[in-house]
Amino acid sequence: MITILAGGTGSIKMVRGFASHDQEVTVISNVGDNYWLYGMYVCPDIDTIIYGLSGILDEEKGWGVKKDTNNFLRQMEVFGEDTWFRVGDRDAATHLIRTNMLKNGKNLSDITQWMCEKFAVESKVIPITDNTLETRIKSNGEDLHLQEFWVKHRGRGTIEGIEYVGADKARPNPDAISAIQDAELVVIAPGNPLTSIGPMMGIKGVRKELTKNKKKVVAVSPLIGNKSFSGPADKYMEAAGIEVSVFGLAQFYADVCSKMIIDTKDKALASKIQGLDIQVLDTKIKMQNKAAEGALAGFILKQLKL
Ligand code: FO1
Repeated sequence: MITILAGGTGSIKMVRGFASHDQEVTVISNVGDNYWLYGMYVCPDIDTIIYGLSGILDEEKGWGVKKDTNNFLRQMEVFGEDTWFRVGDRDAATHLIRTNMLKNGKNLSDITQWMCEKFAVESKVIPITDNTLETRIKSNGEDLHLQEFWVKHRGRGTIEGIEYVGADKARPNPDAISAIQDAELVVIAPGNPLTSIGPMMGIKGVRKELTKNKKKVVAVSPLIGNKSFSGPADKYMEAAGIEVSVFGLAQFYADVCSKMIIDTKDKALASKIQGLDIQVLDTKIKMQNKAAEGALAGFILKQLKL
């Protein structure tokens, strides 16, 4: 069994890559991006995985349902509501039913499992916690939800701080802990270390469990050189005072992983990373199509003899 820590819009590629090798895949999902919108609970990272595995993800955007319509949002506009967060009609149904189930006393884990069944997704998808965890960004003197900073303000402001509100009180999902313990391999997907993976590691019990199991934890880089190849990881790393390079990433993950996958273009930094007691494997890490997703997962499985 392979367990993947996933968050952001790029992680689905790594998940699909492993699933294409007939591996039993369990996904632990970030919930720090979850956002209340018009009374609906939106869980972008969970939904991207479920939509991606069921083949209905809008691949171009990396979120939402492909060919979705926007009638609901248009009507909200008529009602004078803000519509900067673009939820499509089918996508809204997901958020609405989830919210109803929450209101009826179900927890997010059970709802997510039910959702997987409805979308015929075989992999297990486990929210890192059923408690509230919210990634907030301090920018230009304002305290913003990640979605407000990233979507409403288009990530334009200076990042003055990143906070995982609720992480200190959140209990890790017991199924997520078991998924780390029972896995042959734990993969940290090439997501944003600060906003996609960081919130999960901000929960004490999660970081502790990864550290305990670090021998089988491999982190895949979201960077090539000093740039992230999808999403804004570089901008957040810089703001957090982390060197924007695979070495900076290795320092950030040093206590939780024993192996790192970097791009061959970054090979020159391998020995420096090895100095942190992390084994380095290099290959082509950019997953531009399904073949590349499978190739990267296949490379990892082969190198680690799984
Ligand atoms: N990202 C955007 O850039 N603009 C949007 O309007 C937007 C809407 C949206 C609706 C549902 C959903 O699940 C995700 C959505 N996202 C949107 C993506 C989201 O902001 C982030 O990319 C994720 O939170 C990162 O994982």
